[in-house]
Amino acid sequence: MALSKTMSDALNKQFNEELNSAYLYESMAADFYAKNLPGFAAWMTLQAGEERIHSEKFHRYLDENGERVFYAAIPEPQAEWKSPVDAIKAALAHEKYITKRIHDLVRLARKDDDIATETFLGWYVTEQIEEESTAQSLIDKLEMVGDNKVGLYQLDKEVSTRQQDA
Ligand code: OFO
Repeated sequence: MALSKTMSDALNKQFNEELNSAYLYESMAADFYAKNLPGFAAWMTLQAGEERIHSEKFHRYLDENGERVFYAAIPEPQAEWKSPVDAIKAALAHEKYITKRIHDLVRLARKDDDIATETFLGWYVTEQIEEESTAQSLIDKLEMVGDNKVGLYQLDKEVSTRQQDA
């Protein structure tokens, strides 16, 4: 079954949104490097890599359905955040925005009676639960540490051990 034009455009838009997510997290990584938090910087760089994988999955799905992919302009991301907790809170807010977009895509697939696309999107629905929960748990840890510099140093070391998991 061919994708509807609306669905094809919406998936293409989401393909670009995922690249935008990668760009945002690369910018956060740059800010963490600048603030001497290499663990958080490495964590964000891995996160950006996951976002590129998310975008590639949309790319492949559109290809497999005989649709052309179009690259849109990516807006300049914020360059600096007040504190590590501020940056991760911004990441969580961004993930919530992405979750809403994914859910809207599922609704569109249902409206089109497009079972294949709805099934494809299921992976993203589950992934978003993990994305939000990971960001939330980092926020919890950062809030626990508060202004304690030694605690932040330890946490930076802990997050540096993150492995690519997508
Ligand atoms: Fe962070 O999940 Fe994709 O955008």
